[in-house]
Amino acid sequence: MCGGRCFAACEDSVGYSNALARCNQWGGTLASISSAADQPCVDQLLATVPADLWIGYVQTTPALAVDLGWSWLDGTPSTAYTNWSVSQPDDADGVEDGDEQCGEIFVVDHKRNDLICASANPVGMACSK
Ligand SMILES: [Ca+2]
Ligand SMILES: [Ca+2]
Repeated sequence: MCGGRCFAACEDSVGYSNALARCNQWGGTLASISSAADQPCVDQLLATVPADLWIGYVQTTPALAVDLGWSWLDGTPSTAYTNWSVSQPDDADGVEDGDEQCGEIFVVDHKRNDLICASANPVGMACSK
């Protein structure tokens, strides 16, 4: 338990939708990191895995600027706590045209990146319930 929620990391190199399905099978969803208080919970997860994890963050309105239109899957507001990695989000090339609409968290700095949803680069997913 952390912050009243149960967190788990699962290692599996699948795309975003499959990662979400794995969390749903566990009875949870992809984890939100919607406040600074949530960050230590995810920091603990990242210490247990070798690389990046999908999180419950999606750009539902890609017509906006690269750093706008993002939502947490659990419905908490996305603007209260921003923790993008340096030069992120960039929608792959700095031009917002829907290239990268799913969120991951980097193991190197524990900060967020926007990524193509079908990417197999994240080694797993951060789930919470
Ligand atoms: Ca782009
Ligand atoms: Ca990116």
